[in-house]
Amino acid sequence: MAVSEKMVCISHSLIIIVLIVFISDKALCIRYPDRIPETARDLSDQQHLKTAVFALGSFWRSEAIFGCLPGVVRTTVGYAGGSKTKPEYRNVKDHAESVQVEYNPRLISFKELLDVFWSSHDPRQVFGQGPDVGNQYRSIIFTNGTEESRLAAVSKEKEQTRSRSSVVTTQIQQLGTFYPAEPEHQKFELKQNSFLLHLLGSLPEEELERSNLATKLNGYAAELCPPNIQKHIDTRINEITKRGWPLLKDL
Ligand code: MHO
Repeated sequence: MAVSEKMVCISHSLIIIVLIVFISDKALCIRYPDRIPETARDLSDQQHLKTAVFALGSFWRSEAIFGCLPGVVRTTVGYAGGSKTKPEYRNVKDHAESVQVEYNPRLISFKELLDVFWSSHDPRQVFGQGPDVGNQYRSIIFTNGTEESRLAAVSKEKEQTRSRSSVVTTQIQQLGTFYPAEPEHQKFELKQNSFLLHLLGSLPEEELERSNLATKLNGYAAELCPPNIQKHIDTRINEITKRGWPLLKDL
């Protein structure tokens, strides 16, 4: 074979290889659309995040209430306020079911979280919340330092004034250890909805627990987002299902 023929042959082979790589890459993209690289996207904000912990009844519901507020990045359910080390769902002892809220203070303040706390449960109920009876459902604002304690006390006084004769039972406590609850209790409301789980790309448990989208969708699944947010998510989901695109990438 002449040198020029060899060159043509090599360049044809190269084109074919490039084409194969290109086509197989496209095929893979069609079958397995990429998941949202949430961690990379949120990285710059992570450094500025703050954490707040509240107890206001069943932690399934508490997590859903805070999850879809603008500025809330992540929620985790757990046990706090007691003395038992390593509490479990079936053995919480003196702890209260709680939710840990990670939030961006540039977008939502501790004071605004307190407003949501008060408006989302009945702090006058003794030894339970709604239909749930027991000490683990008591109402607590956990604080981290004097400024938060002050804000919590002021908001409790306001609430007491509104409640007139009935006593606001909410405790204000410096946060000790927050013990995350078992995986089956994390994003509990979302896990009841296989359609929404599917839209997220059936994330593995660890990713689901840290995912900002899952945090929001957990609130949406329980229909506990503020009405405008509930509606916004409805619209986004409708768009996606109409387009036939299988994954929800952001909200
Ligand atoms: N009423 C709820 C309480 C659940 S909870 C996480 C139930 O279905 O048992 O404590």
